[in-house]
Amino acid sequence: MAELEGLEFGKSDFVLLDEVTMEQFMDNLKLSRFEKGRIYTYIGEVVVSVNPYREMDIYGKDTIDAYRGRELYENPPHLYAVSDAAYKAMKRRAKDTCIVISGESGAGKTEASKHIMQYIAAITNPSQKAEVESVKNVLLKSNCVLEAFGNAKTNRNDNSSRFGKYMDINFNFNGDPTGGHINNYLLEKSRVVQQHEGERNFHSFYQLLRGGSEEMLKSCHLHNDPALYLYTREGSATSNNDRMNHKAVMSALDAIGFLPEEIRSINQILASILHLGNVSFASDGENIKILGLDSVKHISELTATDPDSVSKSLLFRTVATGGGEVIEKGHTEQDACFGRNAFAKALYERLFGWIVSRINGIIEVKDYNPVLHGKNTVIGVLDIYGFEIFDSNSFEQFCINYCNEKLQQLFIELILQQEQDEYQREGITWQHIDYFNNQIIVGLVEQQHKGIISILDEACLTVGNVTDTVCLESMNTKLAQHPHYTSRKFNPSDKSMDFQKHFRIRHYAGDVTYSVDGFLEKNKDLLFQDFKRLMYNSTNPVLKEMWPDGQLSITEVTKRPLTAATLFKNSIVALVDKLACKEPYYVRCIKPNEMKSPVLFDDARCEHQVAYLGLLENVMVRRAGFAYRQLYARFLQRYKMTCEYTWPNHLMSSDREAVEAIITQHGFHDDVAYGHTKLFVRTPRSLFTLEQERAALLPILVLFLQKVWRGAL
Ligand code: AOV
Ligand code: MG
Repeated sequence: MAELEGLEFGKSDFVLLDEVTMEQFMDNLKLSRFEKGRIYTYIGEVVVSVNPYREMDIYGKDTIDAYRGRELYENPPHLYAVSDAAYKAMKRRAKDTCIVISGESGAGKTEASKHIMQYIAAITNPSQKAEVESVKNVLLKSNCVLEAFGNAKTNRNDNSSRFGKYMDINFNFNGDPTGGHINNYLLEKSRVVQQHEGERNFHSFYQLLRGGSEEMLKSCHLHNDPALYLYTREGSATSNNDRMNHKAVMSALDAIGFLPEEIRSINQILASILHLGNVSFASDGENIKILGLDSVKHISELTATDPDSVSKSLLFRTVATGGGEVIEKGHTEQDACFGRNAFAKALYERLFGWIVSRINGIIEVKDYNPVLHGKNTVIGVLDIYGFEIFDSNSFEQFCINYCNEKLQQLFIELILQQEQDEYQREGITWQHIDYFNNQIIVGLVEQQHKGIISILDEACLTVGNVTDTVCLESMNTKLAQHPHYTSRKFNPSDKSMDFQKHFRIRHYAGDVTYSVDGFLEKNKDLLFQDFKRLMYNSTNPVLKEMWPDGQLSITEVTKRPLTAATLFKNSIVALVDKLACKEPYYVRCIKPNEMKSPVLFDDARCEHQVAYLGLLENVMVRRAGFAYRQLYARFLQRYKMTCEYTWPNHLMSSDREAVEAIITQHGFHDDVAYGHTKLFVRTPRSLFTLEQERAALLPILVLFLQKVWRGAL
């Protein structure tokens, strides 16, 4: 409780606020917590975290030791306490648990996920078994690799996750990690070929160019200046410790178990993509030709393919005519540029997917026999891209924000559900609290036939020239009545926007205006079969393995593959199902300011986040029934010194009766309910009084015990 840190640090649990108002919540968050270096605060078992934007001395070994095996309320709020709670639930009750980290871009989710994993790694395998150490090592090292390939500098975060990550850690009956599995979600691959002003491509490219040895760069025909390559030109002036990180990533790959030839292939693929970006085309009116044949030569060498085949797949595509005839069709300059970029994006996406599946192959649980080894339990850690609003928002933001809507919905449902379940289990009457259910926005995006994804898919599957604007028209008509959708007519006086191309969604976290430009192309995600075949025919086995669909001939290719948005929706629905059947623990991250400043607390921005994350509702729900609940034995242990009938030991027939004696002596009878196994306390005030009394008694008790030990009494 608050006393553990001293009253000057305010309420360590928002549930203890005198009144649940935004003003009190914000005062506590800002003045008593954040400004005094307390970045974590609870709402019950939920951790609210404010990004400190500075190194904090709260993640050392001593802190880990202080939290190991302790209950949530025994220490000041910390990620380690929820990690321990999730771990204990998993170990003691054989429950699968998950820790869901949410918050907007730059709020601190990825950093939190790393602290959680480090904690779990630190408290497990006390007997230092080699095979368990090796699993832990791979799990921890995988972060560094995935960040290099899946993160990038955006205008909101210098190390922004551009993919979603859900990692399951498997445990044996001893509670030691035996393996794991990473699910990755929709990598923002458009970044490979284009970045907003001031942003960068994925870190991996700059790391290779700035950190690669002279010999390696030479063998890849690369120079060390990112400005020389079209795909890395933007942001080439910024360094994110690229040189140092390159070393760390290469050694992490090696430690995880990637073979030297695999690491070489990874670098060769990165180099091929950079060379691909420098290929351009010129048209003489009839035919087009390649400018930058050196780049083509390098690509063919690095991908172990034939140079003529590389040129051909850049200039032509194979098509099947209606009559079943297979012909080669020359590209227009525009088609060729489109094909080149699609190829570069796909190369990177498949490389990323391959790295993840290779890690999974190494850490998957092998030879697990439930009869011999007991139940295999899991802790899942979810770190996904946070809600984003940029000046210009496209298909990627649409997907990312939809995903955040789904997670918000899960939060609301699970947090309420959990309360209801608990009251029911314990035989306590439950009072319902109203809350905003964002299901309506989720429906707007994903509803069958009527939702935005369905309308997009319909447009993508329609034969003929359906443009983004035509698709937008269809959305505007079909969604005109939806309270969370606004067509381009939303603000005709604002001349800064091209209203022909925009729509707006009123998300739970704020209004976002999307430009429909490129939506259809990104949703179709077309890659000419010629590139797939080219890669499948590579004599480099690593590359060939990434392109199994390259063996299909053009007549065998599915004509109506699932679209990018539908694939994403399906994967997020599966993720939510996976999370929903585990016992969830939540970390809600708040970004204190837009300047990445350690001292600025932007009141309006923070209040907005508190509002949309539903944190006040969370506190109210938690307090509506009972703010605090504790097992009888634990409650007794903590407060028995405050009652003459229970100190030092009670003579009653059960712990429950002893707890009743404490409550009666303090006159709190009207403020509590007795469940089957737990005491439920309605208002925090009673608990506060007990805590204060306990804190006052502790020094006297310590003196007393010291005297007893010295034999003075
Ligand atoms: P995100 O994961 O929530 O954004 P990060 O975890 O990448 O945000 O945090 C952004 C930056 O804030 C980090 O690079 C650190 O500089 C700083 N930071 C965050 N948490 C801490 C902490 N506990 N201690 C010190 N510094 C911290 V995104 O992936 O963009 O949604 O998509
Ligand atoms: Mg992140």
